Order: sequence, then structure tokens, then C-alpha cells
Amino acid sequence: MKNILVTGGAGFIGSNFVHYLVENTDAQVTVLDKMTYAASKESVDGLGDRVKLIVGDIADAAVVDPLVAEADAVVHYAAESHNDNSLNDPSPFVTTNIIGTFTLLEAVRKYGVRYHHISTDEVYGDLELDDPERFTESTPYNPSSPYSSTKAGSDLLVRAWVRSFGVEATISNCSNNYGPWQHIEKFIPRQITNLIDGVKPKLYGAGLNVRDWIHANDHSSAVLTILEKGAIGETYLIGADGEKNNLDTVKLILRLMGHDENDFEHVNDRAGHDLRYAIDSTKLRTELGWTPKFQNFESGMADTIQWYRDNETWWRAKKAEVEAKYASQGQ
Ligand code: NAD
Ligand code: TDX
Repeated sequence: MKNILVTGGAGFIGSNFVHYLVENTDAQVTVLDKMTYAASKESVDGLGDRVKLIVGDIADAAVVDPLVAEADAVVHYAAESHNDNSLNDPSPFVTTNIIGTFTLLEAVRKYGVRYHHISTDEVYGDLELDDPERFTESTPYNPSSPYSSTKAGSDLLVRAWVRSFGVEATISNCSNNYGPWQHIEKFIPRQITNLIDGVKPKLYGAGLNVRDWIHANDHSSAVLTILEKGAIGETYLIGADGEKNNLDTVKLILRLMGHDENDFEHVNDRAGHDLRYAIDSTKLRTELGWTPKFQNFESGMADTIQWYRDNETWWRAKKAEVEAKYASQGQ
């Protein structure tokens, strides 16, 4: 695969994958990104002539078609990605996540291009805290939020385009990512940057909701493994056995940043808040031989905290607006 088109490659996880491709392959990488509020050009700066950034919308066939025609593979990360935003205004989620995916699928069908679809564990809904089963590739879809339902809809389009039109696609559903370059609207960077600003971390509800954390670099290595070795038409779940409840995560951040671990506050809960996500990634590990490298959440978190301390100029400009929006919702 000489030419790889990465949609959403200026976002948190997409940019991590662009770096991973540059470091681990010889591919030329074209990033197609609308540069929404969630994008940052700096995240893909300095990578030389191996990486080209095209600013455009995945829902615009006139932009997508010629780029797909030139590509050997498309890896589709672009999305509206934040659950809280989807509760305030679902509209861009439907346009980008569903119409955008449809537009890409029509292009890969037309030009016979290999396609990998990035999705989330949230399509499966949530689990009870004591459920002994985790999500697997055969768990029925049961999304809760406007965000997760549009991601589920996009996954189903991919499955239908494989079966009906013979599109050469794979799908991955990954658990919650953490690491550098994550937008400060998200849980972990919001709390780190709050503490840098002398503000208490904000926990939705009681904080007993469980998320299954994986470092973004491990997500990237899994996606490249699937792109190179995955079986067409298959879905692979990506996870690193990183279940933690939000209360424990906030306490860890407080401790690593030198504060009393009870120095946080409870705020309004999220509507329809999923209780627990947990991934069983046995298929990816046994069939494709993938293993995560970032097994130590505490040291991954310490490095992430250091990154936000070192890169205040990157996030500072966004902080006041993000916090004003949360404050207006009692969060
Ligand atoms: P992000 O919000 O940080 O980045 C999304 C990127 O997509 C941004 O650069 C944005 O400008 C771009 N984009 C949005 N609409 C676009 C459009 N219409 N056309 C072109 N580009 C557009 O998101 P993220 O957290 O990096 O998530 C990336 C992907 O991974 C998403 O598909 C998301 O569903 C999936 N995912 C995320 C997580 C997570 O924990 N963040 C976990 C599993 C799966
Ligand atoms: O201030 C907060 N306090 C809090 O308790 C915020 C912003 C969140 N939370 C809770 C809500 C969730 O239980 O923390 C947990 C994580 O929240 P988010 O970072 O918003 O992530 P989540 O809703 O779990 O979704 C993420 O993982 C799956 C990504 O945003 C999605 O794109 C991905 O599909």
C-alpha cells in the first residue's frame, strides 16, 4: 500500500495513526480533514513530504472522489466524536458520521479501493458492572447516544457495502483512548487541564461508570495490523484490558499531580450515561497476533499529564470556551 488516505488525520487518534504510518511503513499519507474545532494542524506538522494535508469534508463527493481514486487504501477516522456534543446538537453527527461514511463507501466501491473503518465499542451499548461477559464481535448492536447510534449506523453501512457490492472492507471497534493531543473536552485531558488551572476535577454523577482505557499508540498498531493482515469483511475489537471506573481515574490523576485524591467535585450526570464498556480482544490477539505495548495505565497517565504540562500553548486557547459550555449545563 503505497498511498494511504487517512480521513480525520488531524484529530486525536487519526494524527497518532499518521505518525505511526510514517514511523512504521514507507507509505505516502494523504490526510483529508475538515479541520473542525477538534482538529489541530500542529498534530501532523513536521512530517515532511511523506504527509499531505487536504482540508475538505468527507461528505462532499467532489472532494472525496479524486482522493480515493489515487489511494491504495482508505482508513476512515473522521467523525464527530463527543457524546456530550451529540446530546446538545445531533445534526453534524448524522451528516459526518453517516452521510460522510456513505460518501466514502461509494467512492471506494467505484474505484475498488481497500477500506478500513474506525469505530467504537459504544455501538454495543453498555454492560452491568458485574456482567462476566465483555463485548465481542458477535455482541448485538444497542447504541445509546446520538453519537454512538450514528457510529453504529456507519458500521452497518460498511457491512452492507461488503455484502451487497463486494467492497473490500474491515471494521474495528476500539475502547476509550487516552494520550497526547486529545481534545480537552474529553474526560482525562479536561481533568488534567482543570488541575493545572487550580480547578477541581468534575465527575459526572457518582463516578462509578467504567471505561476500558487503551493508549492511542496501541490503537494505531492494531489498526495497521488489521489493514495489513485482517480478513476482508471481518470486524475486530480492539482493547487492552484497561477497565477503570471514573472515580478511580480521577483519584489517580489527582495523586499523580500532587493533590489530595478526594479533592474533586460531583457535577450533573450525562443524560443516558452508559454504565460500563469492556472489550474482549481475543480475536485480534489470536488471529492477527496483536498485543498492546502500553500495559501500565499509571505510567501512561503520568506521561500524558506531562504532555499537557509541556503543551499548554496548544490547549490554552480552547479552555475557556469548553469550560463555559460545561458550566452552562451544570457540568
Ligand atoms: P476527534 O474529534 O479528536 O477528531 C475527529 C477528526 O475528524 C477531526 O480532525 C475533525 O476535524 C475531523 N472531521 C470531523 N468531521 C469531518 C468531516 N465532515 N470531514 C472531514 N473531517 C472531519 O476524534 P477522535 O477521538 O480522534 O476519534 C477518531 C475516530 O475514532 C472516530 O471515528 C471515533 O468514533 C473513533 N473512536 C474514538 C475513540 C476515543 O476514545 N476517542 C474510541 C474508539 C473509536
Ligand atoms: O468532565 C467529565 N466528567 C466525567 O465524569 C467528562 C467530560 C466525562 N466524564 C465521564 C463520562 C464517561 O463516563 O468520563 C467518561 C469518559 O467520558 P468521555 O471522555 O466523554 O468519553 P466517552 O463518552 O466514554 O466516549 C469516548 O470513548 C469512546 C470517546 O469520546 C468516543 O469518541 C469513543 O467512541
